[in-house]
Amino acid sequence: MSSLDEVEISKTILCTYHERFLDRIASDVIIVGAGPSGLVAAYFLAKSGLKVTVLEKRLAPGGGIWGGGMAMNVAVVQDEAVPLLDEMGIRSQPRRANLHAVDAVELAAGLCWKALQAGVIVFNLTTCEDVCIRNQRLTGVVVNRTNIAGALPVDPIVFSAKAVLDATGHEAVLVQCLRRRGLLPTSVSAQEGPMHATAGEAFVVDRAGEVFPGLWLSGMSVAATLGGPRMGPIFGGMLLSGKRVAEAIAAAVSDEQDRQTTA
Ligand code: 48F
Repeated sequence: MSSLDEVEISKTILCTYHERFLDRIASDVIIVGAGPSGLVAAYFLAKSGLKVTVLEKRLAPGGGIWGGGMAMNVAVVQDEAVPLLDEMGIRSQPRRANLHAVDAVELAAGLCWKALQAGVIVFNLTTCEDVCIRNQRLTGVVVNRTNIAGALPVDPIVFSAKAVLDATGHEAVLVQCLRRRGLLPTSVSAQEGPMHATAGEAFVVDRAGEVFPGLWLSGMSVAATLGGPRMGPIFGGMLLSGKRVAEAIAAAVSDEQDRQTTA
């Protein structure tokens, strides 16, 4: 083994991290939350050529995938999600009726791997605590290191983007920032409904989209914001919701670029 200089090891971390940080302080798309819907959205957006940054408050990305159902680490998906898994090289096994089993670790690791390989940068231990709004449009998020936010007198900083996706699951953190200031229409319901797997899965896919100019929703934050039913331990809707919102965001960012070019 070659001899190693501890200071050079530290400098390698510092240079690499801060180069990335500097590059991503302004992105095309910021995705808050690295659960299944956020990671799928990140993958498809990066594949479409956009600069995509994921901010995740925990140490490990993957959100609710790791625990499967009741801490049994198997994720279940329905038929409709299998082509997406195949596209990403994540294996699934047909089990019962229209249901397929996926190893939860393979699903979490596979979604992370594909997103990173497509060019996504993930900053973990990064908690979003607020939003930036200019001219009635969400233009960025206010972030701090996890465990510092709210605990120590340290100011956060801002990451800006053309579009921001709230993929924070049941918490719908960015939506709550708007809601508590009365910035969302009262027609936007505040409650997730009781469990109904079929209706819940359809809801998070059909209703994934923009909820406020510049702020988009995917996955469980769709149900938490718009009042859809919860669906329990089935993940196909989360994956398809991420894909659907990615297509809508990519189209919106491209339309905006065209408008600016012709203006
Ligand atoms: O909850 P999560 O997995 O979101 P999802 O993509 O998928 C939901 C499913 O896991 C599961 C289901 C429905 O029953 O099938 O619930 O909608 O992932 C959300 C991610 O957001 C992170 C959180 O740590 C998790 O990894 N997160 C939450 N709040 C913040 C955050 C925050 N303030 N800043 C950054 N990340």
